[in-house]
Amino acid sequence: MLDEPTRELLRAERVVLGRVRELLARQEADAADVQQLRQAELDLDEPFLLVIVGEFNSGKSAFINALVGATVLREGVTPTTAAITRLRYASSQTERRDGALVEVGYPLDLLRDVVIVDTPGTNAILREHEAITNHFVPRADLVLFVTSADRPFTETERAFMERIRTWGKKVVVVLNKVDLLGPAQVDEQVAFVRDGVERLLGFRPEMFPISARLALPGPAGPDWAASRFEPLQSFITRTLDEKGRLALKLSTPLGVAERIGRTYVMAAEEKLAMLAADLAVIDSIDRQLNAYRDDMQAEFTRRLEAVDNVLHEMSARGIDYLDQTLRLGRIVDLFRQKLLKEEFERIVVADTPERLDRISQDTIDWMVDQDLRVWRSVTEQIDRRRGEGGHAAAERLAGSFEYDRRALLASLGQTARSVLQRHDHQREANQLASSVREAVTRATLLEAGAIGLGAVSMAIVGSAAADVTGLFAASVMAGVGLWLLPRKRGQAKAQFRTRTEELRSRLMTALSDEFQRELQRSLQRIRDALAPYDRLVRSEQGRTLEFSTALQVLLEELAQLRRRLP
Ligand SMILES: Nc1nc2c(ncn2[C@@H]2O[C@H](COP(=O)(O)OP(=O)(O)OP(=O)(O)O)[C@@H](O)[C@H]2O)c(=O)[nH]1
Ligand SMILES: [Mg+2]
Repeated sequence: MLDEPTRELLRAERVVLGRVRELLARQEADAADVQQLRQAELDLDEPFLLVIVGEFNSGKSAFINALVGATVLREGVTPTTAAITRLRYASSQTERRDGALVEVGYPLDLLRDVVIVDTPGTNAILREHEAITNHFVPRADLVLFVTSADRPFTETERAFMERIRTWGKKVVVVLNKVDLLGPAQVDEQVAFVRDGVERLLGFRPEMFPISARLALPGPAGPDWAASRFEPLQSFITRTLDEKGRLALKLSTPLGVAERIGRTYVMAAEEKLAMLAADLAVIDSIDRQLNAYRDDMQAEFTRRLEAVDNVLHEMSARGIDYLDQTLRLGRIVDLFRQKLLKEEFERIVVADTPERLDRISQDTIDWMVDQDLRVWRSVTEQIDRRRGEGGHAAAERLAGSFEYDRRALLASLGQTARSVLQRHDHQREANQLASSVREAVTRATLLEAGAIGLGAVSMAIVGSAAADVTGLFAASVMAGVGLWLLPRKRGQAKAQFRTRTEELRSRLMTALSDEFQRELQRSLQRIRDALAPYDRLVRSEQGRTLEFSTALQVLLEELAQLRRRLP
């Protein structure tokens, strides 16, 4: 019976609804939301649902009885209607329970096209009534909101109506029990409710002041005029003609999908904000690591210069010493290597080993401290971020992500803290010292086992001096012309210079390499600890952006469908 454009609209609607549902299902959305979308699709094949809501005792059941013209539903001053009650056409009056629903049949023409739904009242002490009604509201094609003239438009009614509106429903307000008011008061109350709704909820509702009680006996009854039921009745017939019903029916699932979709767009936005804050922490740690690296390098260069100076000074003293020693006047001493060695150590070597050892030890302590300092700062930032967690809206979207994120943050915090707890300055400094020593030993081709950096250096310088003085002595022994001695001295000094220079450069390279390796190791350890968190946050950011974009495209399609409604 539908015309072609309407059929096409219906098809398009089903497609978009299906896509929204699938998108949410893929995102591990709340199962209740997915189910609600499914229900909205199914309800497209169901008869029109005119749903009557309102606080308990406002006269919802009485209103339906008046509309039907017979007491088919129970009324009462206490919370009366306990289950969703569907009133539909039947050739004779029937009533049966169908699971949680009550099905009432009645021979009334209107019911051939419209199912009238009576709901349990809200705001009763029976909270489950409210829950039942809230759950059913999304399925309504048109909502009649019944408020009672003896307490019109309460705060809880405002809140309830606002919730109904978020589902994109058309809401019509029925002000019942006007028989309790004088004629002037009725207009006053109508204005009061209408203004209140407009001011607080931003829409101007259709409003019908009625008395269900006076209307019950029907148009032939004595109080029909006083019941003011006629306008409402004709409004219902007019609005619910075939075209009107279709338009409302098609709009219902759009409202459901829009409402759920908007919730998830908001959740996605909150989640993205949370991920951005996560990334900000990661970036801040990263910047800090870079600054740490630069500081360390600058400081190390300074310390290396100090080593260089010490070696320079010693080398200069060595040249001086050779100048003084490689002379004919001391020719006898040249054959007393033991004496020369002692002299060399006293004059040339002097306190060089201690100075080198001190610099080396200071540097090692400093590096170990810096590494610890960075870990401490990383730990603090991670702990702070963990403390900031717990985004309710994001959790709606979180699925397993929020769990993974928390788990990763926790294990990252754990790693960082255990680095701090297990930290043993002495042990780490010793380890580092021994690896520096090994590197230097390797670089200077000495046997391992020398005690400190200074001692290693001295072993080399000492042997250079011994070689040089030894050679000089050998020349003398070999009867080289005495006039050649100054030249031999020059050669010996040059040789000494070359050897110490070589030592110096090897030592510097070894120290520098060892330092770079150590710094890299320290940085890498932190980066490795951060990596899984970093990866998770980035991939989740991509996924969430994709989801949110797809969802917004679908929301736009829903809006377009809405514009095409008849
Ligand atoms: N004075 C007056 N009383 C009415 C009118 N309509 C209903 N009542 C009475 O108000 C009481 C509540 O009516 P119900 O129809 O049971 O109200 P309800 O909204 O269905 O209540 P619940 O099912 O509990 O949510 C009953 O005692 C009715 O007789 C009316 O127009 N005027
Ligand atoms: Mg009732």
